[in-house]
Amino acid sequence: MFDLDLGIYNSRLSERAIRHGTGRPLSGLKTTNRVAPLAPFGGADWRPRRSGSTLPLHGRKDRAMKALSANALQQYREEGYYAPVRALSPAEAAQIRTRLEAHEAEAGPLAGSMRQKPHLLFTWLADLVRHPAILDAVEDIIGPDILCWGSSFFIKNARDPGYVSWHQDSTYWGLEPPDIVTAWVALSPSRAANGAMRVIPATHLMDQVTHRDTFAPDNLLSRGQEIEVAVDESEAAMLELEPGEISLHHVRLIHGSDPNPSDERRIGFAIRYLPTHVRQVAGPHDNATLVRGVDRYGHFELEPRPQSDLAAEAVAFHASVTGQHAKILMRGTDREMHA
Ligand SMILES: O=C(O)CCC(=O)C(=O)O
Repeated sequence: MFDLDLGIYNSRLSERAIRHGTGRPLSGLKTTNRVAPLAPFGGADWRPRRSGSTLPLHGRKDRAMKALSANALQQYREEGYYAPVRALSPAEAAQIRTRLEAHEAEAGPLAGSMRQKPHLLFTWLADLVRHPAILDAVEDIIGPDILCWGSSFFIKNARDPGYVSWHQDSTYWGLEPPDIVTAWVALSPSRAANGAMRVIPATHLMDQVTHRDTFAPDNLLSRGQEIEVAVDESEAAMLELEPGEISLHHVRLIHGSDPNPSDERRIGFAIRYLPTHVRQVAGPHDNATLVRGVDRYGHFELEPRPQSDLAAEAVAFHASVTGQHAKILMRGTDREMHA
């Protein structure tokens, strides 16, 4: 881990958790205690460091914390994640799940681009990305001026082969600096038994790691991307959540999840939050929703809230924004994002 006071990186992680080679799904990875020599990855000059974050190392001392304890914030800074945080009541989570499942019953599963940024389409998700308890926790990490850049459902039905390979979110997002936090909202129980998310603590302290695209059909990621290093699963932390709880993870943290062999559906809604100083460097234009505070930078075109569910103008706007996003996320491939 990076010693926040001394600026020293302890190579525990690099020696034990990360090795060359890869595998998927996660349970298909060889879990081994063998320690392979650490070869360079992510470029010959790879070295663990603090990933270019511009956020204060010790948390924000300028104002009182709103949701997280000092220990929680310290864990986030040191390990790259924190969970669980109770953000919604079980009843609020159940209400959102009911809305989702009512839509699915009427229109079928959310498909294609509708899985991306659906907070621009549905009022109940527009409310969710602005939920004060989620924003309070996010504010403790990134400060009071907050953009929502993205949101996506990660749904694994009962006995679903879908999985998420080990990856860093930052790989194709084109956002700098990497001061981005995801609030992953559990709308169902999310447990080891139904494919809860797992993270490799403190990997957010690394630079960007090289990934390769697999486009594997059961991989829930847009490019089926996976890191070109193998992960010692004995280092992984399982983020089990009850409905209405959230986990928080840093954009560089290595994470993934296994398929769901159980009879219980797992529904997660991942919301990507940025402080307003973050900018898009992989494309000329990008959009985001200002969900709290003031945007003093103007790096993103701000998005309107949908007036009603699937309002015609919201559908058209969403199509243009997700089309733009797809260009950024799929750059360098000949694939469509929402085939
Ligand atoms: O839902 C999962 O299992 C993984 C989610 C994920 O990769 C993310 O939120 O960045």
